[in-house]
Amino acid sequence: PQAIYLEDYQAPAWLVTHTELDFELEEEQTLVRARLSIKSNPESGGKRQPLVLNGHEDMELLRLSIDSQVLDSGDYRREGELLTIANVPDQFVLECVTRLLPHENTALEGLYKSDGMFCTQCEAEGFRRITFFPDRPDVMSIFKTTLTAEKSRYPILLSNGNPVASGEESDGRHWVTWEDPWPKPAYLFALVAGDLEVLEDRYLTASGREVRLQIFAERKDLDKLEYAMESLKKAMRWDEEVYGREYDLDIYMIVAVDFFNMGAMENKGLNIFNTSCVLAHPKTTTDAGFQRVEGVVAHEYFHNWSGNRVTCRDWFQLSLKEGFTVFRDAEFSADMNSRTVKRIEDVSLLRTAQFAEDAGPMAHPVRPESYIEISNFYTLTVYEKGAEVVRMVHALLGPELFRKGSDLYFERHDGEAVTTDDFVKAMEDASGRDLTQFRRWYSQAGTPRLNVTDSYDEASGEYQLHISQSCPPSPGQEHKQPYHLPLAFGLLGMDGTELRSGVLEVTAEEESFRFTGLNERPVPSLLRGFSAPVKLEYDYSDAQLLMLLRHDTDGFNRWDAGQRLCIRLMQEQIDAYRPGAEPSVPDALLNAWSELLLDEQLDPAMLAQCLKLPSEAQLAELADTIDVVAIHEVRKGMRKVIAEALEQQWLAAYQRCDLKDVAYSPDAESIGRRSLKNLALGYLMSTGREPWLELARQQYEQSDNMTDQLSALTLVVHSPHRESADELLQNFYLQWQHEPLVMNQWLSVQASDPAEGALERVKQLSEHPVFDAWNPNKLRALIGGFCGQNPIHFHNESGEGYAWLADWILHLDRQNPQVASRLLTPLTRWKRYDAARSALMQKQLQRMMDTPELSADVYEVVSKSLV
Ligand code: B3K
Ligand code: ZN
Repeated sequence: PQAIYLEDYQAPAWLVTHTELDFELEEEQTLVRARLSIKSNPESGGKRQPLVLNGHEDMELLRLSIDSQVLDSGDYRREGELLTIANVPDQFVLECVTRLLPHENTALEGLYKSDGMFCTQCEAEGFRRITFFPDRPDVMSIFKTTLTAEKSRYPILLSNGNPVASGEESDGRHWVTWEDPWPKPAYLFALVAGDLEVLEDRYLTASGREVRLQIFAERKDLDKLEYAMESLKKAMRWDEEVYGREYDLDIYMIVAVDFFNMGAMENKGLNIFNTSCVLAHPKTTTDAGFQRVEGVVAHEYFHNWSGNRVTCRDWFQLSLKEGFTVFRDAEFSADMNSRTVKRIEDVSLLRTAQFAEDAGPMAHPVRPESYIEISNFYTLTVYEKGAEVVRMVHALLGPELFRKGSDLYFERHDGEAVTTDDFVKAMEDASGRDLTQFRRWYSQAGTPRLNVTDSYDEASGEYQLHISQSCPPSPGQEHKQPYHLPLAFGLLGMDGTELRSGVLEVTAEEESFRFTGLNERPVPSLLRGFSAPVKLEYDYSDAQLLMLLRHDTDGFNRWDAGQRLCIRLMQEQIDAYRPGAEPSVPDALLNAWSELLLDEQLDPAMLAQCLKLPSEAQLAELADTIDVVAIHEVRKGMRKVIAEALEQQWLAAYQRCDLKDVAYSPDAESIGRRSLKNLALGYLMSTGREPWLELARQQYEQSDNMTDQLSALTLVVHSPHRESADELLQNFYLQWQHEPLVMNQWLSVQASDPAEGALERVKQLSEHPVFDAWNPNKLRALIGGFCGQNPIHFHNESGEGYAWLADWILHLDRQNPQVASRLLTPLTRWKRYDAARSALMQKQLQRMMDTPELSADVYEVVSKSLV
């Protein structure tokens, strides 16, 4: 496989102004007739170039003609993914007939079948599995699509835009024609054909147009669509209010499918969703699930402007739409729920998974410079770090100028395919700010470090912050230039009074900021709200951190102070770990936590965040060499100490937050109370005492919602009470075996179970009837769950966990390379572990590398990891 480079970008030689597609959907095959109106691109440099189209190797070409003249095989060349026609007129109509086998399409890209329904996934390069086309995002075309299928099996026929004609044929088949008036790249094309039920609603836009809203799902899931519908309407309103963006078609459709490689897809007017991101019902969906539905529905809706109306010039610009849209959905969720909690959750993800990516072999800038397989670059860096970069622009410009900038961006580039640089330029032009240096956030990989020291002169009352920045090397980038970043801060007195606050703009490798008129040495609260995606180092004393935990006016930093304190304590004990050692927790921390627990004024959601110990994944990310056993044992031991010391407070919090007799609602406040309640139950269970096992069992049996039921189940399964665990797991299975999404949870709970024998258990589960190795959700739950959420067993020193994962990847690579490549991530981190483990992991990577005919997806990740 060959790499593609950003610097090689050239404008397309040919444009496709109109695309007409006819699909004859049948059980054994699908015939696609494409009629493309093509003309040369005046902007591509004069000289007539051959027409080069993309088409997947497996696609059968039945007929090709230009202006009705059928071409024979001597008139074109088909080589790998490319079809080249040397001589074409300046403007012409190309017709092409291809035969597809959707029922055999296990890669779930292009046209495939999910549980008997036809659906598509074209981003990034799936359209080339449907017909021959210049499959690149800067070729935008107006699509008209006709679907014909047997009416009894496929009563619903959908595509992008508005339905404009339909009819029936004598043989039991029917057809519908759809027209999308907005030019779009082929990656936004979609179709669906199936026997689906629909939830309908309407939405009146700010300018008074009525939009029909439809969410389609299988009949059995019809009662799980309301929350997505409410979320969609809220998102539509929010985008009007916050960004001035209105929806632009008469109809907006979402379809839920069971077989899907990722979360959801923003196809114009016809979003296709993984059921896990759209179905929600209190009985079967957890609070986290509800919040995911709200966030993903909004994310895909927001793409209608940030992605569809203004799209990417090439795939190196992916963060143009993804980073911006993640920022938009995060702000939406913050407005709908608790802003601080949302921020804490997002930063936790960034600090564990994105920072780890930045430090690993696949590290790449927000705008990568090269790739072998673009599917490998739908990453935390492009999405989450990309969103942080947009957030920094927001912080540097302030909300008004940022809005002015986004208005200019949408207005200037409506209907165009553009670059991240165009985005920054619009922000610059609207604000008058110079973001030249800021652009390094797009081109440099790695997590910058900010080292802060301070000095105070009692006599003059002058205080200084000395800031130095650096960024470690990453593949292909040895040296980094300094970044421009906003550093939000506060200066607090030791009693918690806020003396100063503001935002510093850091630009130099080393610089100092001066504050005068301070009567005492202040405690700095740095990087408030996590104002830049960096690792901040400042040598806080325990007392300072405890003060910030108690008093910081910035909720995020209050949480962060507590986390810093815990991390420090845990790291000391991890470094000194000996098997059987008893972890300890200093009284100062216990007292602070106890005080927090007794404070009934505190928002329970926030409290729950503050009382969670940093995760094993976060501690691993921070370690020089990851000691999985020490991390696991120290964390477990400290939990037990905290649980026992504060047992009465945990019980009181549990009781205080119990929403008994109140009907379930997924609003932020109730979610917060349930999170504190279940956290408290978790600590109580950590004591290992019988009454709390009883309490968990009781909660399991009596709860009316999946959040409480699943928490109780997880706590019992992950506790030493094996007999109860097996009984509850069986009970849960019998209750929910017909709900695939709940069965994913059932698999995950077991995959992440830390008890002895985990690998044997997951091996057995892979033979269980609810497991389906063709379904990405099941693979993620079981294999992803074990390799990602069960570190002590995946990393068992025998190396058997690594071998098991490699076996799966080699198997899956032939069926679904995208999923195979994703599941590979844990092995790419091999250099972070001790010599023995690292060698065992490397051995499995080498074994994969030595396997002939790897997909480009897996090849890229494996080969880069071994460098
Ligand atoms: N744009 C899609 C992701 C497509 C992934 C293709 N491998 C979903 C999203 O980010 O909204
Ligand atoms: Zn997206």
